[in-house]
Amino acid sequence: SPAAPWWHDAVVYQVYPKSFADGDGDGTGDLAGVRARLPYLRDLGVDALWFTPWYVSPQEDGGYDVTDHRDIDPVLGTLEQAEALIAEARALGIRTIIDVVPNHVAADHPWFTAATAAAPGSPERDRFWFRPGAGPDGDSPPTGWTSPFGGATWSREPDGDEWYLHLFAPGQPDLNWNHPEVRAEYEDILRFWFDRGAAGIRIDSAAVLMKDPDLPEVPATVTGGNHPFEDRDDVHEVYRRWRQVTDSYDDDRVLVGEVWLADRERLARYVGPEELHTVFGFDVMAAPWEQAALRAAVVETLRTHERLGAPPAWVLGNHDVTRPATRYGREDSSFSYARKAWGIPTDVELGRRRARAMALLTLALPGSCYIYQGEELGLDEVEDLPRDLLQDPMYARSGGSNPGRDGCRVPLPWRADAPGLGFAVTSPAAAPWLPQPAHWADLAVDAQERRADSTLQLYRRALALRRRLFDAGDPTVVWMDLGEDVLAFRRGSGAACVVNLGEGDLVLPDGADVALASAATAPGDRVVPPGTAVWLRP
Ligand code: TEU
Repeated sequence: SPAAPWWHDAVVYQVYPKSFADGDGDGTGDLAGVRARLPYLRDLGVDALWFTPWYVSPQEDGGYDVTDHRDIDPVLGTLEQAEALIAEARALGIRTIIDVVPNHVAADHPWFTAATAAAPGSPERDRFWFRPGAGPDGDSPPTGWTSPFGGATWSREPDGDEWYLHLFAPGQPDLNWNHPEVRAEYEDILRFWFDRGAAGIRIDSAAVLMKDPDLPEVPATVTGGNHPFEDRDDVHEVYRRWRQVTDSYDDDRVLVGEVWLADRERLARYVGPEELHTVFGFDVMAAPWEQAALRAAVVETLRTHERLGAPPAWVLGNHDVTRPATRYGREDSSFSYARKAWGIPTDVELGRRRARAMALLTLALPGSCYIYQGEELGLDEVEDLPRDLLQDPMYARSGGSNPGRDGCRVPLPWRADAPGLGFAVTSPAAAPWLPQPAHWADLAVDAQERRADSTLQLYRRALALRRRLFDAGDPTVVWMDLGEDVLAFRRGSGAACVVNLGEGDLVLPDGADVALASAATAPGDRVVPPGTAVWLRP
């Protein structure tokens, strides 16, 4: 039988370019920085890179407000550099996944400036959602929809009387996906990047593109596809078309959807031979550090994907969520935006320990794993950034009650003793665009390279061992009962993963042969301390 496609069991490293490495010394990460650090990514052992948006953008939402999907933001580099980066990475065996943002564009996108310059009712406006305001004077939003960023999903246009829809920030006007030019434009954007060597596309906010043209209020009970903007049935037409475009290339390309839906049946509808290749599995990330809940999240994710014939894409964190080392140091380690708040008591050492165990858990399961930059260093959320430096619209739009997502986007520490913790690959250099905490010196790449028991060394060993120990192509997961606070399963190869979620030591059965442990254990030792995972040889 032909080999499984690369993305079935890939380890994908998510690069947030502004914060990965600074190649030109201006304090902001860039493509030159990524190119300089490609050997690091090769040594880590990743199979692919996913770049969060690197396009021309006013950067009001970390680049998810795109002005031009066919060019690179000058702060980050040039299109030529992006092409060179894709080719250089590929020469090291590392593929590239790019991020495409179809729901909205930036407010300075030529389509939107043309729309606001045109009179109400003109065709230029049809690519967006313009409506008169509600109320006798038209000074209320047309609907009462609320944004995941907080506040209304409508703003009054800058120099006119109508309102325009933006599910996210006001600087991200929603496109009208019923418009044929919108569809054609994005199909062309896919081709543009496939032609430049992209091996995959991560689809941003994939479930919310389509809107009910009548723009009704959100019903009290949402069933099936009757929500006015979320997970509507007609969104699938778009992805069927995208799949045709993708399949017109070689069968090496992947479409990965960012689909946040609690309903697994509805989520499953996005994946299949005629739609997306796979979707992120957020359930494990959303689950608390607790045996039954974690196991249920794993089982449900596996079950859904088994039926779909597409392996899961496991996620522990990304540029939107509180870093795992911090989350797992909290009483409630599950993720939701509602739980992002200031001053939650956190034991970061405990969190880091548990996050390492979670990494071994997800890396032992069938499917691909997405690692967000810095997870391999055990970086924690930076929660004491000066408030005047916070950039995330989620912070401002919540009136400051939600800390927002800047705390997981702080520039990486590369060298313990260098200014800016070596964020810049050359010197002298401006200070990193967000300040790094002093304790990150211990977490810097060079410091972790010198310590055998560091998180970085654990990730390197895990990535090197993973395919040898667990047969990636075999979906078998057989659960083992090693106690109520233990998550343990054997894979088809006979190798096993055991996670001690309890408070006491776990003694492994006789003959257990530990290949890798997420925390120090004595050689030949069969004791798994609390908050620790081990991989066992067959
Ligand atoms: O995130 C999508 C997003 O924020 C929503 O799906 C939201 O999480 C959900 O509705 C809450 O329940 C993506 C990007 O990852 C993020 O960085 C962007 O800010 C956002 O889209 C807008 O482009």
